[in-house]
Amino acid sequence: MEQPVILVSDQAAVRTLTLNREDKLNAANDALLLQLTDELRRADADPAVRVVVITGAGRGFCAGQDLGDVSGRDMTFTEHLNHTYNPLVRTIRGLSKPVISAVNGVAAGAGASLALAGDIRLWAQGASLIEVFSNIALVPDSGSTWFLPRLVGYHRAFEMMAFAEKVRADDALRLGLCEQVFPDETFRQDVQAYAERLATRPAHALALTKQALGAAMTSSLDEALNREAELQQLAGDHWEHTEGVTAFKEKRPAQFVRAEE
Ligand code: LHQ
Repeated sequence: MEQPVILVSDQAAVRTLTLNREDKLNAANDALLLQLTDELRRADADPAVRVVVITGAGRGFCAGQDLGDVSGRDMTFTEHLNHTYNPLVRTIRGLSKPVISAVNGVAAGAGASLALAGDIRLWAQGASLIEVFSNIALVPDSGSTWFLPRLVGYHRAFEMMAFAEKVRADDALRLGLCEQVFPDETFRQDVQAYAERLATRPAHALALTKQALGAAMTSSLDEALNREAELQQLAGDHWEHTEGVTAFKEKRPAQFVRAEE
């Protein structure tokens, strides 16, 4: 029987989506990209899920487009991106729940974009990222030209893209390409523990925060201030806010997870 290209598992309000083409370092074919996008949408609609983790099976995170799967296509490059990669990246950024890119190994090409696209990026010590596109004389895609210069600045991004050199975990942390680096041996448990901690935070407020931050990346300060004032009303009217303030006054930890949610 053929292996599923995306593995889905739930543990304590955390849904983990694992890219599962281990022998090719989880290089992406259409099935993988379309199923990952579907599973993200399913997770968004499932009230039992509060955090989504994307990771890779085996020693790789994602080696980008499966280069064995590109010849003889009946789609142009533009159509291919618009059909598969771009909806995936838009879905991650538009998801109402936090998405963690759990980068367990090498992330190359569109796989590097996927590693950058999460709201939080957790890396294993042995993980690496390569803006590999110029090795095959292509333009960085799937959001790399948007994410990377915002993290490292235009010039460093251009250099990384021009030489396609491996960025290792310690440098990634220093450059702001990831938030945390965990030991290889305990990586999956450490990611789960981190995600479970994130799942106890106020889900509604975080959804609005994601919306506000996402929009602010391309807006003026004036627009951001107006948006904050509107979204703050939605947050302030929600039970999570009442619970947070009550817990503060009662000098106890706030309980942001309710059974009926
Ligand atoms: C692979 C791949 C791979 C197939 C490793 N495909 N098999 C969008 C839209 C339209 C068209 C084109 O592109 C895009 C976006 C993109 O993503 S373009 C960029 C495509 N990706 C690449 O060019 C990366 C190619 N891979 C590599 O450079 C290396 O494999 C890296 C640096 C990722 C890892 O190197 P190593 O750790 O030395 O592993 P390896 O090279 O030995 O790979 C292990 C196996 O995985 C190997 O198969 P084999 O049967 O020999 O064991 C590779 O052929 C296979 N593999 N990447 N993208």
